[in-house]
Amino acid sequence: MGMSLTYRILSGHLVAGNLKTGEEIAIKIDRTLTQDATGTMAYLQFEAIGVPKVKTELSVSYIDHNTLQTGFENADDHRFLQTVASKYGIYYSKGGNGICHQVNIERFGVPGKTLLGSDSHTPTAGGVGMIAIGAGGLDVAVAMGGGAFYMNVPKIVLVRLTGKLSDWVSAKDVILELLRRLTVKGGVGKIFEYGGEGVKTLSVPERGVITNMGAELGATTSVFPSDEKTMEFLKAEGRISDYTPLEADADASYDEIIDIDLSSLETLAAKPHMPDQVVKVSELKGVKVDQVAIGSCTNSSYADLMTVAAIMKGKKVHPDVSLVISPGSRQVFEMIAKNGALADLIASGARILESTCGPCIGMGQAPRSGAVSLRTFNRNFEGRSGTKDAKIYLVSVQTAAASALTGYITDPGTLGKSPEIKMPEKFDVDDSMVLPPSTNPEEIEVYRGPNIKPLPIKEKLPEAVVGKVLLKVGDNITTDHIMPAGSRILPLRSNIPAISKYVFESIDPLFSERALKEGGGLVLGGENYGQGSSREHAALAPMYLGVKAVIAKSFARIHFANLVNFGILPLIFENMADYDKIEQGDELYAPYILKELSECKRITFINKTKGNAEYKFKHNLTDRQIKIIKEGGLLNETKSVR
Ligand code: MIC
Ligand code: SF4
Repeated sequence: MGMSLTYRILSGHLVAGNLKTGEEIAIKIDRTLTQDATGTMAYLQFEAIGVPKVKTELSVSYIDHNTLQTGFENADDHRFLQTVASKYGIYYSKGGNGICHQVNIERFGVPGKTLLGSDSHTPTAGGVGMIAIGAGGLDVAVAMGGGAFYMNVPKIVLVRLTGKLSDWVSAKDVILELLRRLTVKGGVGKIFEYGGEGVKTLSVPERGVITNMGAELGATTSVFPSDEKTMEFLKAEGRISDYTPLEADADASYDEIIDIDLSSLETLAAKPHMPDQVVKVSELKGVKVDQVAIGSCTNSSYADLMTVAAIMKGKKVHPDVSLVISPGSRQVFEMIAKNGALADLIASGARILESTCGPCIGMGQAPRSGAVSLRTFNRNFEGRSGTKDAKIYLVSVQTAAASALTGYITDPGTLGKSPEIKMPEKFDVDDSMVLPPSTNPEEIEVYRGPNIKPLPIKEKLPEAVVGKVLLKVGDNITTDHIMPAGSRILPLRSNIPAISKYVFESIDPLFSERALKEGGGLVLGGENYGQGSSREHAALAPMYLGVKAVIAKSFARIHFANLVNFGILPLIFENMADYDKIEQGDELYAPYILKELSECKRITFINKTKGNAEYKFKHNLTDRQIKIIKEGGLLNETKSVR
């Protein structure tokens, strides 16, 4: 049997373990990326590890999330990140240079390499043939320090593409189709590898749209082969030397195969409030639109914005619609400025924002109450836009632009022939906003503004644990629910005591107060607990509030790892009926937790409120993870934290 592309890359990076589905392996990480919202913690942790210089071949720190600067916090954090980068051998992509995943694919993506990023959409780089994985900041810090990355070998799914996309149908519709079929938990524990004849019809940025939103499937990562299209793209970026052809063996074996005929796809949209609520755009005809937002790491490439400009050219945004556009990178921004497309967008009435995440993470442009907002982004979780009752639909750039013109959700197919956008033979390359690290690192003093507070540390796991169920939630709880973002809260990412006040705010505003009053406790969850963002704050802040264990029906991968890293025990219901038997407020007692954790796969809990009813919850922690939990988290092994 031949090798899948994924196994080929992983086997070249294997440090420990065997490539067998479900087994824990350790892989060498060639490159890392961080962004500012997760980066401050990651670099505090990196400093704690005490290595004088990153051991990766390339590490880049991006400023793209926290750029509103409504107070001193963001700017202070940027200064911290710039000085840390300079001192420890890290490249620093300044605010305004673009969204990390877009800039990474343009300037740093290299086929066959491994990339670990403290952002869940790191797999975007799979569009250029990398194995790119999102993780918590602490895992990225460890990788920068030369440590391996641990994961259980996922199942490998071949997505076999045939045919060619029809007029007006886009790469966004391909990934929406997968979300429709598989749901937001359909990719958990899997890597999606794309193959088949249809691959050749997709450009690298189009592939990036698909790999980007593999994160919404819950997948570990997604990857495309490296072929002629990859070569063309790298050549146009002036990086032909980074090209290597890469593909799976013809007789490679897969755990699952999914067929998609590109020619049969239609334009799709994800309805509020989950990326898997997918319907045909034609079914939404007549829904009135208040806002259209174009951009994000999913859909802000040169071709995307040229498409929008071509649709808007000579026309005006509907009077009742606010159209906002954020170009994905300075490269895209500059190129559309030079070729006149930006002027067409401005003339149409579009509001142009800087090249950052912006509205995608609730940094401005919150829609009006009850608004319908069409976004080319990747997540439409309730409240993420900054307006709790806004209805967010995820769409392609084509659907977004068509709807901005008509004021109603509009199938772009009704506009006639689609514009033909040519990929440039040469992109405008200017890396002057990526600052190289200092050649005299000992002279660099790391700047720490008052927003940067020391990392909290947890005590070791005691012999027994007792605590109340502080909150019981349902399925598909996102890390946006656990630790919301947005312009009010994101600036507090470097200050755990301050940010912890907002834990579970949208579900239960009294959560943090109650947790502190009760001296901590437990959280009960449903399926796919902790899906979405990689933010380790969704573990770190609950840890600060004294959360000792989360008992859920199943967990999302990154959040599971983050809970372990911060010493919170992730436990799984063995008997699903127990979920219904336990109520919020019940007091649970685990008398032998320390012993049972090492000796068996089940932990006994007694419900003191319900006549000492006994439950067994399982764990699927590896020995390495058990050790971390017992220590009270990975940080306890790196004691010298400020
Ligand atoms: C997101 O899209 O939710 C974010 C903001 O990019 C996060 C990272 C973060 O919370 O800082 C992600 O996807 O990992
Ligand atoms: Fe930024 Fe949105 Fe992409 Fe997250 S999903 S990295 S917030 S653009």
